[in-house]
Amino acid sequence: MSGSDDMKHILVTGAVGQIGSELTMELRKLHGNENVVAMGRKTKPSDLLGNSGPFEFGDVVDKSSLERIVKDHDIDTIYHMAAILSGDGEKNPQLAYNVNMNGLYNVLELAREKEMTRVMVPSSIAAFGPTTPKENTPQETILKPTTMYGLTKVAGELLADYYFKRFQVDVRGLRYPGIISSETLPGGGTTDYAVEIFYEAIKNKKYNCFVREDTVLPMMYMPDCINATIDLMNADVNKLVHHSDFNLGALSFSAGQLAAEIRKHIPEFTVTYEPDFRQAIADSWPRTIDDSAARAEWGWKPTYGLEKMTVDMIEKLSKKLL
Ligand code: AKB
Repeated sequence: MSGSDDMKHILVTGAVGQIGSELTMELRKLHGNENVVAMGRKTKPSDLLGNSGPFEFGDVVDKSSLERIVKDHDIDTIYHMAAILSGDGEKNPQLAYNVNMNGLYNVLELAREKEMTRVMVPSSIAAFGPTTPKENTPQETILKPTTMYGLTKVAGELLADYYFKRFQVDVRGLRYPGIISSETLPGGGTTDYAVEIFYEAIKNKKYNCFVREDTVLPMMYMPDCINATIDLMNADVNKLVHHSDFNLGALSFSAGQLAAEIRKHIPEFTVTYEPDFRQAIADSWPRTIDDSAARAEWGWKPTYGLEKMTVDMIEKLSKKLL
């Protein structure tokens, strides 16, 4: 089945988070506000998110709360965005294991039991590790991450593919790079510096960066992230060779290059570098990504480069913060 006609009632877990909040609003535009249920655990949704369509509090690790929401809203499609990211995962590995593994298991089991149309299960560049080739990281490569987050992402990819083959649950997933956005701040990740730097540049004209100046990581601007997520969910399943583990590339730059790009617009902006525990995480991840499988199988193509993304971020955040 291809297209989105068979996805009628959608649930977004982690809907108050960085990607979930913007994804929910885009899905509401596409499918109708009342057909897209946003779910969060504790954080109060923004007025926009909370008032534009249904919102439910629930916890992905509690299968009964998830089941109630699925039943009440007749859910046939889940975008499972709830996760503990790399930095927070190292602070509390037990929590990361519980949310990322048991939460995913509950979502996949519900999808199997209710014979759902489709499930989106995000993976990440965190699935790679220090022994993975760092440049042009191939689709098929060594997956030996050294973080709890990364470990749950590898297991999640395998579990999702298992559900596709064994139970015919149509699960799809992408290895997200760091996501840069102006709407909702990321929380608990290693790539968060690439968002924080914009806020601080605009508000205070200075930023103390928690990774080294020469740290290069794969990144992506939110509009590309949303398009990729929705396009993969709408892709013709018959054309997909991969399912839950698509490499996704867009931008790759060092912290220093990003600072220099911002300085073109805010000349007085200064950055100091004080690497913390997240430096080791960043050093274990790729620098650039080979996303030819995503391009060939469902037509992935990013639209934002470093310059265009920086202009848009500064424009949007200046309106919001100044
Ligand atoms: C993180 O930094 O943990 C996330 C990711 C790359 O998955 N943004």
